[in-house]
Amino acid sequence: MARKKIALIGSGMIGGTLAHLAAKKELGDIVLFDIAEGMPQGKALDLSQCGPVEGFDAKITGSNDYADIAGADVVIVTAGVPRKPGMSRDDLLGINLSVMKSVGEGIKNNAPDAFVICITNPLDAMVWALREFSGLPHNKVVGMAGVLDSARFATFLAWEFDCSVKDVNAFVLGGHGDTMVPVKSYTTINGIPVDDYAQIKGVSADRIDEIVDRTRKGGGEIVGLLGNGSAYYAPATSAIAMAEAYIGDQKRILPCASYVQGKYGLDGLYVGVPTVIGAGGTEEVVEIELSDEEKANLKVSTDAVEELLEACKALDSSLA
Ligand code: A3D
Repeated sequence: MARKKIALIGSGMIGGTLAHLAAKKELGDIVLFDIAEGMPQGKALDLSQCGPVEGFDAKITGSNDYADIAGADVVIVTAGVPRKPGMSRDDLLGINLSVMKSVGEGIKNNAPDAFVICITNPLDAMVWALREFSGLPHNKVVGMAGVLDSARFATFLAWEFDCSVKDVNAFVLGGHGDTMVPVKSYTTINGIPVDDYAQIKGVSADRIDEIVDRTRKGGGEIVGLLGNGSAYYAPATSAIAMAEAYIGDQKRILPCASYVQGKYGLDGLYVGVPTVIGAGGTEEVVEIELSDEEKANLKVSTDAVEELLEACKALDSSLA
């Protein structure tokens, strides 16, 4: 069987980490693409030289030419600029929208059969724009955010309860921004609802609310600490889990920014929802029951995403 081909559009902090993880897991051969000349080639050479030490045979190449992504099975997009301290994800809209236009065209012309995972922020608007510019089917274009946001929620809960992260099943829905919706009613510690476990462990409801709030602001906390750029290890790990679900037809149910038409009362919006990922791409959006409060929070979050789409349309008339 031919090896899979993974194309990484953007070879910065997340792109380089993605390449390393994909190579270590032998997901396929890897092409690092970037507009910066020499940089993806340099990273590819450096990463290739991990092979003999780590024992992987994945071929890693760097390129500034979209022709080199031809035939890619999976494309992961991180091209654009990350946040600086004090910036919101939405501040990136204008510059990253024009980046999505060139990336979308590059994918359309060279890898139209790929499963495309977008990471560039502001995520929910950028994945929508990337789908529009690329013209790929909606089930083949998805955004990575919920896996990361849920991992952040799970990490903080495991620390609070002093339990294994393996036993925490955390659930975050909605847009990838400060309005995201960590859903407590579907968050469990090995099946035990989080509020029940908090009672057992003597953790107050206020403390759980603080953890929910820290999760919402989890990306900004890291931006503030790094001082230059944003998180990259966990974002890369999260996107690789999605790529593996597609390549291995795993039918995992992962929270992803998927195209929602009809469910959750939404009409053609990309937003974080539980999604089955398998060989068909995003095979199904799973609609779960939400409490009135969760529904209201989700509405605030999806309204914020809709506002960003209007801003995209105002900036690029081809999207209107
Ligand atoms: P960075 O290290 O700056 O890498 C971005 C790369 O994109 C750079 O190497 C640029 O040269 C390259 N680039 C810029 N324009 C183009 C273009 N037109 N075509 C191809 N490449 C281009 O950033 P990063 O890797 O830290 O972050 C990448 C993106 O991911 C940013 O938009 C972040 O905000 C976003 N991000 C999203 C999450 C989510 O959870 C959704 C988390 C963390 C970061």
